Amino acid sequence: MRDAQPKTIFLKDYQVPDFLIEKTDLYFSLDEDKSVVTATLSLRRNPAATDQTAALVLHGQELVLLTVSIDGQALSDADYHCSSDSLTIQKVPDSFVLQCMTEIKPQENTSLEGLYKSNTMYCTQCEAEGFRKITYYLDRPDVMSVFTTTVEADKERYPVLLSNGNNVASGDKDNGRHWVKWDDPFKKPAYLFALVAGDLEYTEDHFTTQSGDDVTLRIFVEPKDLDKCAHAMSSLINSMRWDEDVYGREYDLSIFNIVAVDDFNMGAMENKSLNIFNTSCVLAKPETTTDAGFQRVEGVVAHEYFHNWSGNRVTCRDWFQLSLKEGFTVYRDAEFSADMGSRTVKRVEDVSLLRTVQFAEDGGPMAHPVRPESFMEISNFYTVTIYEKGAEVVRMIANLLGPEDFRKGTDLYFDRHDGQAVTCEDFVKAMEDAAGIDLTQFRRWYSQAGTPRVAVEGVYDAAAQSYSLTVEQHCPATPGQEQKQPFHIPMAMALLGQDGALPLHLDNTANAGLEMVVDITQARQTFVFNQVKEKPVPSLLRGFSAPVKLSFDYSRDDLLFLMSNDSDGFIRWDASQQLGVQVLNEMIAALQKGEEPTVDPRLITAYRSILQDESLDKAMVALMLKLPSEAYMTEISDDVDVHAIYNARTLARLTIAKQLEQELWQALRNNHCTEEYQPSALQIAQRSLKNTALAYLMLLDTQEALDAAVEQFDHANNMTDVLAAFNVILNSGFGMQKQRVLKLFYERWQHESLVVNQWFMAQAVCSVPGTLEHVKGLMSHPAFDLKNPNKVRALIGAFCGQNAVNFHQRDGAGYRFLADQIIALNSLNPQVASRLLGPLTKWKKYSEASRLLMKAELERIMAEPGLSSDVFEVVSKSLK
Ligand code: 0A1
Ligand code: ZN
Repeated sequence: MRDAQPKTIFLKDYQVPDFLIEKTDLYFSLDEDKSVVTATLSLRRNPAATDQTAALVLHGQELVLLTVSIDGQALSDADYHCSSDSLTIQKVPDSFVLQCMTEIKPQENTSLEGLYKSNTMYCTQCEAEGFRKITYYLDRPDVMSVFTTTVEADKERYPVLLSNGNNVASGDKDNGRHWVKWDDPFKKPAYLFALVAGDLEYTEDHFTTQSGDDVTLRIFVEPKDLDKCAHAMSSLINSMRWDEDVYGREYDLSIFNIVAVDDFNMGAMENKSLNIFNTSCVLAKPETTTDAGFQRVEGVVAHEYFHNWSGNRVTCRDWFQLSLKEGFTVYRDAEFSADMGSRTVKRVEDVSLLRTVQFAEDGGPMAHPVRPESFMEISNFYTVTIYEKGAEVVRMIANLLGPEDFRKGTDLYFDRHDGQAVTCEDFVKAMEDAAGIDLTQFRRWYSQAGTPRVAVEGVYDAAAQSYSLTVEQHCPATPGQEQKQPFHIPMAMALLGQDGALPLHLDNTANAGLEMVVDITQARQTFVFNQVKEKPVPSLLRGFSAPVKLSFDYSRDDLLFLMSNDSDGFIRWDASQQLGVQVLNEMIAALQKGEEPTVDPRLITAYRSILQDESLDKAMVALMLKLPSEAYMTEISDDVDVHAIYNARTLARLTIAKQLEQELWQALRNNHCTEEYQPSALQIAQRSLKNTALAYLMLLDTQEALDAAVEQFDHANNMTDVLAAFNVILNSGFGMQKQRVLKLFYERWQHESLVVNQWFMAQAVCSVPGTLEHVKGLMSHPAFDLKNPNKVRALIGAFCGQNAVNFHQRDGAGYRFLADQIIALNSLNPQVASRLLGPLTKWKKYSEASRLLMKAELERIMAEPGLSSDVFEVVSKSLK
């Protein structure tokens, strides 16, 4: 909770720390009513600091200082000053040992930052600024220290005591307590510190590094979850091998631990050798976990493991550089997942997320560059821009350099900066130095916010056999950035003729092959291709080679052509989306004029041929059969009419189902998997196609479809199929079956918290009227808990973020509901409260009636006393 309006912190004000911490020794005495932390810090003045007489100012929040001494001499009250967020000692020697004893109450910490309790276990979350809730410290990433940590607790309740590094000593005390001492030889910032104490069990495996060193791998869970660790363990081993093969990065300690906790604000955390995971990102077994869940576990395990190099060995100088570790690591985990499964499907999924959530962020009140220039609360900057757009920026660099030079660049970066806290600029510089290229203009991707618009026009001159592409780029203003300079946009492209891609002769140059990357660097630019024997259909932004909104005036026939002929899977999918957008927009316009909307028969024909195309990956078939999502339709419109989007989409889906009923039945029947469940690309593809077909067929309200869904719900051996059937029954008009499956599902899975979350979520996203009241009722369900972020996300987050027709119900009750929850969560868990605000912050995009109601709720939140800095920042920026 803040006393005054939170301060804005600026990148331009960065200064090196006045002091460095050479050694950190921590002693934790954990107790039920209070815990005591004794921190012994070896400090010295930073020779690089400008003021060599500066006072020592340590960060600290919600701490009770018991004693403080310097070089063994206790300080008196007059020697220091404690405020709500700092401890200041005016006079200190140039080099000294500071010892602070502080008292904290982890059992009362609902913010889930610092040391807190999740169920019966103690755990920590220190990124970004949680360590200051544990002890007074220089809690900034450019202060790196070696740590030794001793944890002492009751032996019966907390038999497992963990921290970073190696277990170097342990012992029993005579009062039923025991202790374990850990030593982490690698220097690290405080945000990578971790501690766990609990009654946990583990599964163990081993990995031998390329250099021949043995690494013990352990996953610690509550005993009931021991049967759900195998997938995370194999994902970890695959990640370790992949990082050696692809980046030449080996693991550097003899132990790597993962701990699963129920109460966690994010997905997981890369603490050195002691990763802490949200249970939702580590536990998996076929009966309880969907295919998407399995893939998420694989991706998050890889992400956290890859941070050992991109984040831990080389870390960030300050939090403005967050994307240095996050963008790079997301790029690394995306490539890993692409290698483990289907590359095109992974790309399509990532681009969908970017185009809906990130583009929306980039066009809204919280828009910020990949390297932000200011913030009030750093927790608000763990965003899709830092992560996903940051990854796209790294992807562009990798593509510009090519695989060999990019590897040289990453080798140089890791080599040059090992053990340092550095900047995005250092990353780009390493790439330039390794590849000998100039990325001056490219750097604007780090400093300018907003999604560039790229408008392309193509003109074919039959007589000259030339084809010219004229490209114009423009980036809309974002908060604090009115004018933008042109970006360097690498556009991968091809020109398709009737019989395949045409050879590319840009500006009469020699044949550059069938695909090339053109560098768009100016506001307006023309690229002329010669020896073009026929009028081509251009294939633009292949593989989504840059995070831009590209427009080209494709006819529907062009789109149909790209859908069935392009060799680039991403373009085929994208063409299907563009066709879907055109069809839906036409229907929306008709609905708004009070006319009868119709579905362009060419869409149906296209879907029919996709369903019949044996050459296509089944997962791609499923993806291409999905109309653009409501979220995407919302993102690309300016004056959003939620109900028209929903109605048009629903009608289009129904029409597709009616007209392709036979083909959909075939897809359903032909893709029934009889082998043992595997989260393999092949099986996932089959289930995805089968369940897409089932969802269409259920729209027909036939007994035959209901029977298929019920059969699947009752007999499937895996959660993907059970949940797919559950979802379609919930959204149908079959009241009796609905009640039956709701009850059965809960009874069967009530002891599996993560499955109960799925049960909450399925109900929250249900499009039938009355869902808001139902969701409100579920908040008093015994399994719901406002203190558990996963529950909040499953019920409140899913309702407000993924159920547009119900959240935007016309009387504004959805908005009031969300504002009430944010107000309640503001004092319990500011990070979760702030993240929930998302749907309200987009208020300016909606048609007038909704807009005013949404704004009024933001104003109501703003008027609350005691707003956290997290919520204050987002609400105040949204109201500007
Ligand atoms: N560094 C983690 C994400 C993370 C960030 C903040 C957290 O608490 C506020 C927790 C986790 C990652 O990228 O996985
Ligand atoms: Zn990360």
